[in-house]
Amino acid sequence: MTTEQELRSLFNTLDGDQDGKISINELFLSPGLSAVISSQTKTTSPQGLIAQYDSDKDGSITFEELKQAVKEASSLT
Ligand SMILES: [Ca+2]
Ligand SMILES: [Ca+2]
Repeated sequence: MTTEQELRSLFNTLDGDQDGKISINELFLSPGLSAVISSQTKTTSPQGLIAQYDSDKDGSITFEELKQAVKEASSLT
C-alpha cells in the first residue's frame, strides 16, 4: 500500500509540465514510474489506467483520480 505522501511525490514526478494532470504522454515518458502506477492500480498499461480511472474523461489523470484508482484497486484484493 502506498501512502498519500508517496503517491503525491510520484504524481509530481510524473507530471513533467506541472499542470496538475498526468497525460498519457507523460505516462509514456516515464515507463518506470508508469509501471509503479500500473501495479498500484492493477492496470496493465497507461491506456488501461486512463480508460478505467479518468472519471471526467478529459484524457488525463488528476491527483484525485489517481488516489481514487489506488483506493479502488487496494480494496479489490
Ligand atoms: Ca502534466
Ligand atoms: Ca481526468
